[in-house]
Amino acid sequence: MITAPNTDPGRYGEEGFCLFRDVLSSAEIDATRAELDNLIASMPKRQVVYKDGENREVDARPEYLTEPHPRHSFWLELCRHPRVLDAVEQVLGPDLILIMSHLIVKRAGDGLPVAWHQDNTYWHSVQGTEVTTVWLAIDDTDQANGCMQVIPCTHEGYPELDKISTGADDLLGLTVEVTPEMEKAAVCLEMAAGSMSVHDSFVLHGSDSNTSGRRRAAYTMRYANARTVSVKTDEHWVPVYLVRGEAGEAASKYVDIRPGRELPPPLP
Ligand SMILES: O=C(O)CCC(=O)C(=O)O
Repeated sequence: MITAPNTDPGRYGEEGFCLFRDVLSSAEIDATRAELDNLIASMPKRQVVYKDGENREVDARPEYLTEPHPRHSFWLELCRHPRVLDAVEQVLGPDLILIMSHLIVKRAGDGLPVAWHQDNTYWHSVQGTEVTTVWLAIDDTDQANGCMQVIPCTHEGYPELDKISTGADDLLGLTVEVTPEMEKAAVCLEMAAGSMSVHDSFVLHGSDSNTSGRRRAAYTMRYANARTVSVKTDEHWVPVYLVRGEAGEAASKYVDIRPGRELPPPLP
């Protein structure tokens, strides 16, 4: 049985995720898709990616388009889109920093699966629990093309689960122990392009491979509560941006791109 995903931001704290439908207009999502197509067309043949717990050089795949936002104003602008931030504010509060982003594109017919994992155990420079990922659908997504799946409430108590090798060809090469009962409780986040989900950095989530004839593209934008989460910016691999509200004493470590501020020049 497919359980309907939570769409009530008031239940985010308990469930660990929430779906927001129709956040971007069709014109905005068409422009996003065109920008993504350009980026994919200019991809190198080989790429260094973090996989199986280390940096490895692999054949480039569009699942690994990490951190486009410091290098392309389009993606940075999207990360401060007011309707995206309104949704994030509903779950994290009004003071927000942008800490990372990642385009995860599963090509038609051979999109990599993403094994069950928590995000926080990959981000040692980020300390705190009020961290969330926006998963914006650039293409329509459903079970057939490998939509995201979440196991509700698994962030409870903020456990840090041990990672084990999958020994398989998947995005991360690592997973965590998940019982059949837990797996049975998973919720599929099927949604149309322009909709988005948010998920807690401790909640278990993943996705199947894409064996359908349709691409599945998503843009993940990662945010934290600027007041309760601290980022060791000297160990973090991209600049951290203040996108809304105030960051208190930590503000000087962040690039201020709140509304009305000019974006910094793209990094090379
Ligand atoms: O796009 C997917 O299927 C997985 C996304 C994911 O693991 C994440 O956003 O943290």
